[in-house]
Amino acid sequence: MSAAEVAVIMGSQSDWDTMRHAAETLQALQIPHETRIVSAHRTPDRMYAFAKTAKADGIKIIIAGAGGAAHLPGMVAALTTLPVFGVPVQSKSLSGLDSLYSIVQMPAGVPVGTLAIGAAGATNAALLAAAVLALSDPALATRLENWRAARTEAVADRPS
Ligand code: RP5
Repeated sequence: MSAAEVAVIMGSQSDWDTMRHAAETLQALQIPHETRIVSAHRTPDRMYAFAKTAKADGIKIIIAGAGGAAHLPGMVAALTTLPVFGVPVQSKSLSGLDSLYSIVQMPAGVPVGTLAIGAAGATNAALLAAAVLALSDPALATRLENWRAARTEAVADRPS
């Protein structure tokens, strides 16, 4: 198994049902990745250690999902210059609007590429990661083209 190029991190076990869509998409594209629970609030030391060592560990892109007061993507982005894609997890109280606002409104100078709320955002975060990695990986570029083409071909002409 190759060393992970993408880290999929999340604030809680409860985020996995959303973030597994990122992991499954990376798996489908054969992109080496790792998945970890890293909470900005409950395990801040783990978050700091992860963010400070990710680049040296060979990680190229971080996908970070969190819900509610979703500080994880922004805090990780503050600690590394690796690209960080943030996925707002749908929350029970505010349906993920809180997560979205917590992640998207970063101050200039500390970027987080923010995706849609929920599973679509998780899937698209993985596809964006794939697109970035494919710039320097022709074999992955072909796999990504094929993945997208298969999605296009799966759309029926008429509803059944
Ligand atoms: C956030 O709080 C997590 O990202 C999660 O979305 C939310 C709720 O966490 P749990 O109480 O379900 O562990 O930190």
